[in-house]
Amino acid sequence: MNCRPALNNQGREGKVSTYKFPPDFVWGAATASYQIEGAWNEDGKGESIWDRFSHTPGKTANGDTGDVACDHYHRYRDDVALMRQLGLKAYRFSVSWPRVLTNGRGPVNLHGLDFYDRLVDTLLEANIVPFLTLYHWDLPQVLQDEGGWTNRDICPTFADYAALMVKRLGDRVKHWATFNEPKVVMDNGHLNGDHAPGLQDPATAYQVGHHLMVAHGMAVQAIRAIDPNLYIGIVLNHWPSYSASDSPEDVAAAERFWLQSETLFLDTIFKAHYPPSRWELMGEDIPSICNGDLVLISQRLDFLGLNYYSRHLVSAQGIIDHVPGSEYTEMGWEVHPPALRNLLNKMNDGYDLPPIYITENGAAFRDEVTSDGAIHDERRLEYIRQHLIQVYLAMEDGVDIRGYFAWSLLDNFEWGHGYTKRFGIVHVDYETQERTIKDSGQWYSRVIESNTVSDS
Ligand code: IFM
Repeated sequence: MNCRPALNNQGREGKVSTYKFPPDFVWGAATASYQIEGAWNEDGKGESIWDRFSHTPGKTANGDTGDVACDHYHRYRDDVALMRQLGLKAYRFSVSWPRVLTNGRGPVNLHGLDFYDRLVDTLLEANIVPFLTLYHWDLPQVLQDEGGWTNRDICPTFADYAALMVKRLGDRVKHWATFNEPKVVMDNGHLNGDHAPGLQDPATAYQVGHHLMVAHGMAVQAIRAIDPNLYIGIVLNHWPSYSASDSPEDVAAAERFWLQSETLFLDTIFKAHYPPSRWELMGEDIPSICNGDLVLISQRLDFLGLNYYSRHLVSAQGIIDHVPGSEYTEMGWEVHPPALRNLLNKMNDGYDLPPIYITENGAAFRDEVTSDGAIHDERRLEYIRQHLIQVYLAMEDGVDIRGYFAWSLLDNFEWGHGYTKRFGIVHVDYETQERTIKDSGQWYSRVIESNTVSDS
């Protein structure tokens, strides 16, 4: 890869280190349909499980919903203009399944499909490469009523939906991700219940995890059958485990935690097997698996998307919630940039991976709009800077990383936290829908223009 080493002046007092990225490095920002689109029941869109969940009292902070969100459905042209102003090379977004298939399957909602068609055309006119995610959590409620991801019948239905989208957009969208963060769908949606559909049952969650992978495999087949030249991937989120001390007990606990909670999707997709530690954890609740599933799940991928936000510090007593001296974001997540490099190397050493994109990375901090209307979000800027440096160093280590997407382009609906957490590099005033590029966004724009990150 075209990666030039960092200038050799790191650590010398008064000197700034600069990190020059390869010329074709993909600089992007990411969003997801339910978090920004709004227009929850317009133009034939069906109800999603997040519509149902957020409309249920007590499920989200302040009872917030995605009914309007950033009103991106109506303002997408302005938002693409904003992306262009930032100089983004790529934009990662997701499709709302119930917007294009009101009932999850069957007759196509042409109004919904047209929206994504226009969005893609507008992006391409602005020279911005679309990266499309098929599923970022907003399942059609009608499919949930049939059991959702607990019902294996949903897998071919998902593949049909994937095929529909590829037939319509595959001439212009080349990068396709099946799922965003299947672990969150499994754990938050079906084990902890703090996400839609709000179930809390281990056996159900494990079966859902398996079905998500089967659906992924069927979608990969369906997409390739239509166009073998498209780039197909999946987006996984990972929190690496660090040991709280050098004691053998803590080291073993950290490794066990990584194996049990982080390797399910990596192992099934890239090694065609269920990690034994996961098997132990599931005990009586192991999912039902059909012959051939692991072959289906482990088809070759063209890229892997990695979402990284923080790490876990683990001792033999469990996860350490607060690390003295560490900085924390508004989500209560520790800021630990070196863990990203560490994670990338660990994954690269342990698996035969396709090229990687960092498909999400960013931070929620409390923003203040100053009297002149600016948002001086120094901590978010610093968060992104430090993580980009770690991405660069991982590339120097030999990890094949092709791009980085800041999470998020816009402040948006942060699931159960509603609008209380702001991740955007662009501020959104939810009263007026006014967008203001934050300092972090201005800085990111200069990074993109120069292809360079400096350490101060
Ligand atoms: O907002 C989410 C996104 O939808 C998925 N990844 C993590 C982000 C921050 O929590």
